[in-house]
Amino acid sequence: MSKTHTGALTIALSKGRIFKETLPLLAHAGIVPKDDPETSRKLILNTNQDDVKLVIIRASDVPTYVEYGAADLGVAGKDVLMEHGGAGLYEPLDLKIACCKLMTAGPKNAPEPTGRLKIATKFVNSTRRYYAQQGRQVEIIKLYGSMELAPLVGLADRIVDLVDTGNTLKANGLEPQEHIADISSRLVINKASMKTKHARLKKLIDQISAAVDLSLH
Ligand code: PRT
Ligand code: MG
Repeated sequence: MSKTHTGALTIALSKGRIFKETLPLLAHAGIVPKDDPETSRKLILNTNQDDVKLVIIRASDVPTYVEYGAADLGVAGKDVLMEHGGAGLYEPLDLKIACCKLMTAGPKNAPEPTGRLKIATKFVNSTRRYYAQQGRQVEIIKLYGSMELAPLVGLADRIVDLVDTGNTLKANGLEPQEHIADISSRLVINKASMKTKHARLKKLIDQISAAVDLSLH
């Protein structure tokens, strides 16, 4: 089916917690994937609806696919959207899934270091914005993962990372410190698709919104 068909939809999702927690919301809208991305190597999944496909990509790539219209819509963590900047995207719905907090963390009971704080993080833009708002001068060290290691080996004084249970920090002798933002996943929609496929998308947004409200009770 051609992409210009007014009903055809491509939805971008990442594997793991976002996929798992989005499934019931899509099911409420009558969309059920035909494959499980945890066991299939397929990157494009068909669904029970001929004109709805899922593309399975890295969490941090979802805003890019949707911005460029390679997907009409997608689900992305607010952390990812804050880093991306949100250009070219509508963000109509808080799905209230994959919830966590963006926080600073550091070694337990460590005194405030003198001089410029060194912060290791993959959330460079959010971290820069947070400390700038506070008028604090920091040096940001970009990492791609395992941020908890950085203070343990003297690479940084603190980290900025997502915290859910706090177990990962605790297991590495770190404690959560400053709360930067509450994080949940959002529905994001390509701006052009919102015009050209308005009826189909409006219906889908309404159905997903109803599912989000239901899961609160
Ligand atoms: O893993 P990959 O590099 O492909 O990408 P990703 O890590 O961005 O994807 P994924 O699937 O791990 O996370 C997708 C989204 O889930 C994130 O963008 C967040 O919006 C959301 N989310 C919710 C979380 C967590 N909770 C979470 N706890 N993402 C990551 N974590 C990690 C955190 O980074 C830390 O390593 O879990 C650890 C902390 O958990 P606790 O429970 O020990 O505190
Ligand atoms: Mg991960």
